[in-house]
Amino acid sequence: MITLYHVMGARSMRSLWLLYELGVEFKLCAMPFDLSVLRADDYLAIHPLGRVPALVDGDITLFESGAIAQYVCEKYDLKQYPLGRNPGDPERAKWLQWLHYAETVAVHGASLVQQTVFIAPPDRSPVVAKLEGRRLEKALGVIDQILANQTYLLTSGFSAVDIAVGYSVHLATRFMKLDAFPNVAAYYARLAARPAFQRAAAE
Ligand SMILES: N[C@@H](CCC(=O)N[C@@H](CS)C(=O)NCC(=O)O)C(=O)O
Repeated sequence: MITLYHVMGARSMRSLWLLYELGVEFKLCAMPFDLSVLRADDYLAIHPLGRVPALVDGDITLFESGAIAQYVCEKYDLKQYPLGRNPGDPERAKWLQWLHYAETVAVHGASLVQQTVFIAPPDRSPVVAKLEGRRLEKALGVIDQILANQTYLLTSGFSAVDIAVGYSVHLATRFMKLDAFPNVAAYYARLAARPAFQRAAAE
């Protein structure tokens, strides 16, 4: 059975949300955001940087939320509820694009977390914070245009890439209102209404 290593609100929320959407059995190892736990030898043996998410499935140990999403979608290739897009699917290329674009968006949010939470005031940089805020807005603008004409990132409907990008939007809302991005705001409201999102956000 899969074990997922997770910290509340972290990138591992993507993996947790995906597993809840699929409704499969797994073991959740919820950890505090505490470096004495994340950098302990037993966890470093699972993720060499001591970050989350990480997943263990039998003799497979995997980190990187994008890789975990692809692995989980391929392992649980539910015909009645396909959240992946397999090779040969007309939207496979776009599925891969948005899966990885999710990190392009999230790194700006993560940088803003550093600037506002982890770095103490004399060392904070208003210049970096402003730059990261602007780059985050640009990245959200791209999604806003796509969502002007469709409900989800793929025309074929909700998929794991909405979970990947949806988490990045969720993170962005810690730092900005989505008023300038009405399509992203409506998309985020749709995603946040999903029971699997709410369950993953609360864990
Ligand atoms: N690209 C990685 C990023 C993983 C990552 O940096 N996770 C953060 C939480 S959002 C983390 O574990 N930070 C702990 C640390 O840096 O010590 C992924 O998508 O899985």
